[in-house]
Amino acid sequence: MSDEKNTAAKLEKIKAEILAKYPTKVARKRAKQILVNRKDSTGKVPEVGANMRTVPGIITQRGCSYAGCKGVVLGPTRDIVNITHGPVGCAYYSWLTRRNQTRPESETDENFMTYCFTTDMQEEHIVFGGEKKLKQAIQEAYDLFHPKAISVFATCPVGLIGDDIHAVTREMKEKLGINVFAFSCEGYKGVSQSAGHHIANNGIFTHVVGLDDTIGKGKFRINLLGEYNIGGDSFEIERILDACGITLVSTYSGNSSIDHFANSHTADLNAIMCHRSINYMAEMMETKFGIPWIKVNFIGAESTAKSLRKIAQYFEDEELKARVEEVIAAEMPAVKVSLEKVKPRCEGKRAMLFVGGSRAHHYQDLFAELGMETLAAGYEFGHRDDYEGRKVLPSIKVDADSRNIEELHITPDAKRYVPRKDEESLKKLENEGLAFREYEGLMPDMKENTLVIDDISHFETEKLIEMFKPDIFCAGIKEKYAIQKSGIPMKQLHSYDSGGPYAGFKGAINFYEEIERMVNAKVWSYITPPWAAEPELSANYAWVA
Ligand code: CFM
Repeated sequence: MSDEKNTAAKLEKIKAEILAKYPTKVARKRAKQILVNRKDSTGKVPEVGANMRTVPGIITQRGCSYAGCKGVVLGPTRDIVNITHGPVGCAYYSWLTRRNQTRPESETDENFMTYCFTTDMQEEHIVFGGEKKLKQAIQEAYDLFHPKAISVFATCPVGLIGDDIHAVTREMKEKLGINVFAFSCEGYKGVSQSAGHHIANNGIFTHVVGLDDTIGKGKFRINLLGEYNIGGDSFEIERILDACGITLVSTYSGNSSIDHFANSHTADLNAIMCHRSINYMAEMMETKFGIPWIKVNFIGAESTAKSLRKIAQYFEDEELKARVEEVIAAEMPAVKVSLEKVKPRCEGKRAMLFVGGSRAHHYQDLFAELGMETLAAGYEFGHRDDYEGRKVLPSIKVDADSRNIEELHITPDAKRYVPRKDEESLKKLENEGLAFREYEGLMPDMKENTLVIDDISHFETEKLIEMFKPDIFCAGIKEKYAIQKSGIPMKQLHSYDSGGPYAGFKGAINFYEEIERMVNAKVWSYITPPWAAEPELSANYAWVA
């Protein structure tokens, strides 16, 4: 048996061991979501079970639809008053503090991100309805802040009692004369926060995009989609784009303003970072306004350089291409100096990454730059196209849960649909290697005989750690302390702990140096977790479903 096969067989055995702990029906379901990565002669990867309901009782990493809509997509926009219609807990836990940063253009520009707005529903409103309370909340927010826009987010009870939040926001929009709109993003809609992304995309597209037709300055005007300015990532990307002479019309939605969204349909290219959360917006903008989209990634120095080159290639401008090369040449020496220092101390170390929908893919580039290997990775809520690539889109089965989320039917705008490039130049660019509307996914990019696990459970996380003893594990706050107690350094990739930025060139250096410190810190090996010191009661399922 070759070494390769040996590893594959070993991984299959590990998978079987993990599944053995589950009841038969659960094991059958999880078997589709835990895969040993392999590629056939055409590069095709196996089909993964994704975007499926989590089995009740399993401790998942996932969040809810409201989290994806309010917390992720709309949250980082500084000048919309975002009101959570629901219990105070939902609002409190989606209160963005340091995670998403923002920088108002002047001291007098608003920033509501430091506030937490909620209707604070009580039992009384659940019984008698919460619409009156919502109207009052909108009025109060208006009287206090006079914002440009107010948006309302539904939590679970709102859907259950049937408050018509859209009727309320329509009425208040008329009354106040500002943009007021709502999102039916009840937590239970869909199977994860992914549904909330889609709802957010639909809402912004319907209520905001296209409201301002002013064509701003700049020769090379793009939107950056799916970048949320965690730990200041957007600031670093903005610095780089600026140095290249590329104008950022809007980001969705790191360091953004509602005015940027309103004007974003005037850009000439959409560049997507996080495919999962925002591809709907790019698709709708292309259909309605004629803006093509490409996939980029600013996580990793090499990936940043590659993404800049792609943007320059799209504009087919020699001066821009030269400027991009100059910027890359000016930034890379510092990256190299840092790598020379840290790479020898990181090379060969092994990482595992389990994050929402795109970071588990993007961050593999940074680890690869450090000479580190990714043993296992997966998304909390990615879809099959995020794993296997968009070519599988036509074969994805629509189930009852995904049918629940509205698909807007978009048609070209009668006046404002302007194809940015004709078919011929798109074809030409494609022949030169620039892929439009394409994302190849995580699995084709990962080595064979690595583990790909969708919606990993807490139990599986513990098992992986026990079996592989990786040198670093990346996930979120819910996993952090159990992992550290197991003696493994843990890096949060949702909030970056206290670090960041990690995007772009300077961000890459930050990441290298931080990871080098983490994987070489001896402190973790001195830990004896409570469960190793005291015996634990455990059991197996003795019945067959
Ligand atoms: Fe996209 Fe995100 Fe992510 Fe995501 Fe998220 Fe996030 Fe994430 Mo946490 S939009 S899918 S819903 S890159 S909040 S900024 S870090 S799980 S990997």
